[in-house]
Amino acid sequence: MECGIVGLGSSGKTTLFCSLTGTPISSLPVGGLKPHLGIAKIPDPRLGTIASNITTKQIVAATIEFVDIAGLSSGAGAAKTNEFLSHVRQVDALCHVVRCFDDGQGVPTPAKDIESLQTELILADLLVAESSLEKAAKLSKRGDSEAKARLAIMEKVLEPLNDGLPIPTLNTWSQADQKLLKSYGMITAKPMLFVANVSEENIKGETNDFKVISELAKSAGSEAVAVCAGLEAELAELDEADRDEMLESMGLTEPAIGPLARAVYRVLGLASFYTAGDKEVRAWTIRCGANAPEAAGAVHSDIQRGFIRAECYSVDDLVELKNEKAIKAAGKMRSEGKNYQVQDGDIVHFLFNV
Ligand SMILES: Nc1nc2c(ncn2[C@@H]2O[C@H](COP(=O)(O)OP(=O)(O)OP(=O)(O)O)[C@@H](O)[C@H]2O)c(=O)[nH]1
Ligand SMILES: [Mg+2]
Repeated sequence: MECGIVGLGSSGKTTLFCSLTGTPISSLPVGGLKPHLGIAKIPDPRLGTIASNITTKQIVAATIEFVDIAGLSSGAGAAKTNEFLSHVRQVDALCHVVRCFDDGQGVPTPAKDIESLQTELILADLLVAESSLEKAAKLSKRGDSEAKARLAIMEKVLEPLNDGLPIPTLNTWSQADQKLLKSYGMITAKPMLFVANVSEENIKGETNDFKVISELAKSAGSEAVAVCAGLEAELAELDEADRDEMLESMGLTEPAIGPLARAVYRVLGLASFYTAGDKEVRAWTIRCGANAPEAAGAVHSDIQRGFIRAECYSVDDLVELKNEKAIKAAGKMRSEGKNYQVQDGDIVHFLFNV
């Protein structure tokens, strides 16, 4: 999954990117329009729990790929704006960084900042929708049935856009419509998580600014998390012992990637399942409601193609009974077919034949 980090200029996008992906800030090229790419491991206590019961060689966490997309500051030139938008169109989800700290840039104005970026994104979608509507209208007059579907969806998205509102998020559309909207790279339909970049003094987000952002996020069907990107970036460069000490002195229990990844999962409707054996214990990401073959596909397309059935139990079963032999003896090893919806926290062995 790819998550784009967006926000106004100097809101702390690059700082957040570095803290999440463990990239030293000093290693990034200064300026330039190229987006920075990095991978964050998702901390997951269940991996440790599984590995403490099943002997294994390695533990592999699930990951989120973050893209730090060069800032869209008001008054940016058309070329820079287009470059920015073309990157934003490609990601699965957005993290919108909102400045809530003041180190010389002036008192934060989160509501205004959010509106200003949103307006930019709504305008970008509006332009795409208008020109696509025109094209689809011409083709559908000639009896092109696919163009008719495109025309219908463009009419639907233009309603909110013309009123200056975002397109309803992807998960509210049918699977077929989602595919179309993605192919157009509609930005405001992407799930967007808000990251309030708070100052060191307000690390817990107990401020009015954070309340304002949380409420805006909630009304958009999303969530906000408070992060002090500056401190987090410092944290990310420490070794584990120093990191724990610094976290404790900050009154935090874990680095920001923890709460942030959990919020991304909630906002995107994602779940985790696990595979566990002597070679590795590994976390995988699926959408909530995914069936067993779809989950198999997260591991390998061959396993999906040749899916026979899935043997599963839950992390809770493992905690209670300690090993698979005991789980089987207790009748808790389930044999599930292709219609089974894999649950968050399932440990799965896929049986397949290709
Ligand atoms: N005090 C404080 N300063 C921060 C924090 N996060 C970022 N900054 C500072 O804000 C400035 C801008 O941060 P960047 O991470 O470069 O912001 P950006 O959004 O990537 O900026 P552009 O790429 O130019 O749009 C830098 O001087 C950072 O050190 C924070 O949490 N607290
Ligand atoms: Mg930057």
